[in-house]
Amino acid sequence: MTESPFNVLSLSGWYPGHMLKAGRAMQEVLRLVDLVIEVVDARAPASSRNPRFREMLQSRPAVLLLNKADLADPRVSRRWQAYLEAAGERVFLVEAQGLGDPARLLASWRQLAEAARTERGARLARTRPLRVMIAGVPNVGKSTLINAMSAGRRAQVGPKPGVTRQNQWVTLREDMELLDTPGVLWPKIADKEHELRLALAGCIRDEVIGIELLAEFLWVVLSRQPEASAAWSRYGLEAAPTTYADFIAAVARRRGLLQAGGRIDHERSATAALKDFREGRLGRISLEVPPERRADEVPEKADA
Ligand SMILES: Nc1nc2c(ncn2[C@@H]2O[C@H](COP(=O)(O)OP(=O)(O)OP(=O)(O)O)[C@@H](O)[C@H]2O)c(=O)[nH]1
Ligand SMILES: [Mg+2]
Repeated sequence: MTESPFNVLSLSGWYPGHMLKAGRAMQEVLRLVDLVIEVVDARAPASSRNPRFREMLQSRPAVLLLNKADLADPRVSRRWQAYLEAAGERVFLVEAQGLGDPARLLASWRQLAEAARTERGARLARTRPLRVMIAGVPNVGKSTLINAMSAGRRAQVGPKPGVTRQNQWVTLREDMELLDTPGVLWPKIADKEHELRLALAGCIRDEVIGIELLAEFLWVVLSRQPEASAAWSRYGLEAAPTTYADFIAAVARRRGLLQAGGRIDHERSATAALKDFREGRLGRISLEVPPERRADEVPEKADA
């Protein structure tokens, strides 16, 4: 996306030491696990996928879980699911928060993990619980998923990246162990828009990017949506504001963030808009769509 006006900005290069360590720890423990659940954000399934995992996982069986489906545009998510499945991935679209009964997910994980364990050697079979690693970039809902699967709040969760700092095993009743891992990014993100998509989804700390730049990116994202009227009307606007200044002024007005003399509290207004987006109050918005399929590729299934 080199045409993006944001791509002239320099990248933050946010890759703190604890992520490097966490990546190594994941690699070490990998030989102990039967199945890897790679969690990504359903609003940005490509951008929130750590490219390093592919090399790291090698032949280890893996499942791709598109989480926070409640925040993503369902039509776009169905396209992503079809696109990824056509590429040979096993894909689940879920809401870890409010998952309800995890039985169906657990049954499919069990089946895959058992098959993998059997394939690795009969010796291993049935001598120990199945082991499933949950991996992904920060803040995609790995720990929330583990809590939902284990019917308890054993893993710490929070609306910021970097909540989980260490590998943590959680034993399920059903003869299965889940490994919660810290969110891991990679050292070189390709372009600024990619970094901004990650940040908007909460995978990179706001302070690293700058709250106002993020809010400006949000305004651009909303402006690109074919139907963003829910977002605009929330701020008392009838149509897309043509400038960021108009957007943030409307947010400030609606949120009571005008200071004496009518000055806008820019930082708090930007924070409020981001919070609205992240909590789904601006509608279900996807940050990217799958690439167009070539004519000779498998056609998409009709919408169910
Ligand atoms: N809307 C919505 N929010 C979710 C969902 N799953 C998780 N969250 C929220 O996302 C935030 C991050 O969740 P965590 O489970 O801490 O994410 P994590 O991947 O473990 O994050 P790190 O430990 O920082 O890598 C929390 O505020 C969760 O409540 C979901 O399905 N939908
Ligand atoms: Mg966590």
